[in-house]
Amino acid sequence: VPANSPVDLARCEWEPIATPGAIQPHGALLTVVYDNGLIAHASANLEEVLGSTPASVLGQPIEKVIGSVSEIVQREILLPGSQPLQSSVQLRDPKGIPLQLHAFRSGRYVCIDIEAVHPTEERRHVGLAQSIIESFSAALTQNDLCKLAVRGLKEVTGYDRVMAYRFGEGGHGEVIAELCNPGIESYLGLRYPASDIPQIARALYLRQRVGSIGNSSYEPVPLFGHPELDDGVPLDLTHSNLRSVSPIHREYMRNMQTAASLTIGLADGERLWGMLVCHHSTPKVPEPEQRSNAGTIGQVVSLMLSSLGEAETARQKLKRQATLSVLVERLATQDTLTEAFAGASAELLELVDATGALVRLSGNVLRLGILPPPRVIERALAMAMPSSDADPLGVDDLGLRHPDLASCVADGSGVLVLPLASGGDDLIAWFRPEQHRTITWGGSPIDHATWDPAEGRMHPRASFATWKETVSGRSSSWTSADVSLALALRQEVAAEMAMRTSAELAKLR
Ligand code: BLA
Repeated sequence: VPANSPVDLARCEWEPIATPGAIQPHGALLTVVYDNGLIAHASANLEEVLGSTPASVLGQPIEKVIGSVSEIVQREILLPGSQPLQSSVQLRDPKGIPLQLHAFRSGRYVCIDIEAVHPTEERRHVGLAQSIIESFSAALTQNDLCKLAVRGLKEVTGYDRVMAYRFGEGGHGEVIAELCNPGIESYLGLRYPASDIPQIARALYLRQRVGSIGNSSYEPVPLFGHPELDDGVPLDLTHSNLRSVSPIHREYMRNMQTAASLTIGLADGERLWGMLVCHHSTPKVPEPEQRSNAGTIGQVVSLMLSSLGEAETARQKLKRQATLSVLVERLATQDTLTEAFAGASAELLELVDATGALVRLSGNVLRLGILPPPRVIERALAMAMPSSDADPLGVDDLGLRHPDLASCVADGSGVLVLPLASGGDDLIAWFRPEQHRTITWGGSPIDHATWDPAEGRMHPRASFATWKETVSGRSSSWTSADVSLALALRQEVAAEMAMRTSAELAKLR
């Protein structure tokens, strides 16, 4: 099997990430049967955290094990719902360090994460999330918002590197904002292939927005089940702060020289838009308060993403509509349509963000702006359907489709052809230049994983050395906004032609 066959990457989707059967070692986990309050599972490290062995607590009523807190836990148990419940109670570990409980429902169980809380020197978190969220009102674009979120998150969590990671078409991701401590390598502007974060992980980050990995070299702590109370169905730990993460991803982090991460999923509606990812070069477990502040920041960013996205689109639309109005006015006031287009060449190009256009109207040909050589134009026009009501045809890769043209598409790698309503021959063809783009990947997108037949498992890529990909023969892509403006223009041209024809007829009468 070739190292990077699709079969290999499909395996990533089979990682049992929600049901790993183990937790990370920086806390302990108990589960209680919802119906009777008896303990069904305990993590192998329970004694270190709580002072009692798993064998001594399995099958016991929960209140016998965590004593006076039972009322609070009971209340949480009796308040079913998918929302994780948080409680802060005075429970201490054998060394006297206060413990924090976090209870959530999973199938027929209530699970309880038990974590030590190391009190911070000052209570500087109070009001911090609030002031960070207030700073977001200055954001005009999604990118601005991500920069502010990264700044806020850096302040709240103190990780070495804090990034905003945005997903693009096809699922690859790009680091669009970042703050690093001195001496930490920057990933700003780098791209990573879609397979670095499989669909199952994306789906999980939509359900549980905050996740952390305290130490990428940890040994997973298994869960022990009570012989009768544990029904054998793999326990879903999606909402646990302690969930053990995939060994493939732990290896990935070690290869990246990252010891700890804190990740917040960013959603635009029902879609995972990106992630805020914090890295630390030494092991680090976020305090519950930091985690909850990070979660709040993520929630506000998620809520603002869609409205900012809509506002950006609306602003662009408004600008283009204004351009269309100027064009329409010219069409109505000039003697001939050809003269009108000739006099409004800037607007005609601006309408769809093109650098050149060819207008063919009743036998007249107008050349506006910068155009590619005639043989490129001929080939581009030959692709369009000679029908007056055909949809506009947008192509952004003339140099790739026609390798013999590759050397002469600098001024026209993209073409948008709009057949006009007056007949097969009339049309407007807009051109866009070749965009030589260099994409920098954070490691080769080709060697991103290997399959180890001996061990029967996947390994993530070992190298994150940047890898440059040069894209040529292409222009920027035509968007649906470009196409709808072209269609709007066609309507205006048709209306204008109809008016002119009836005026001519009236003169003849
Ligand atoms: C999870 N991969 C993740 C996560 C991130 C990345 C952010 C979420 C968990 C976390 O925050 O650590 C990827 N991290 C990145 C990227 C950057 C970064 C791109 O910092 C860039 C700066 N990973 C692979 C391959 C597989 C794979 C080939 O490279 C599959 C075989 C799997 N990644 C994988 C899995 C998870 C994951 C299974 C989920 C881990 C878990 O939650 O259990």
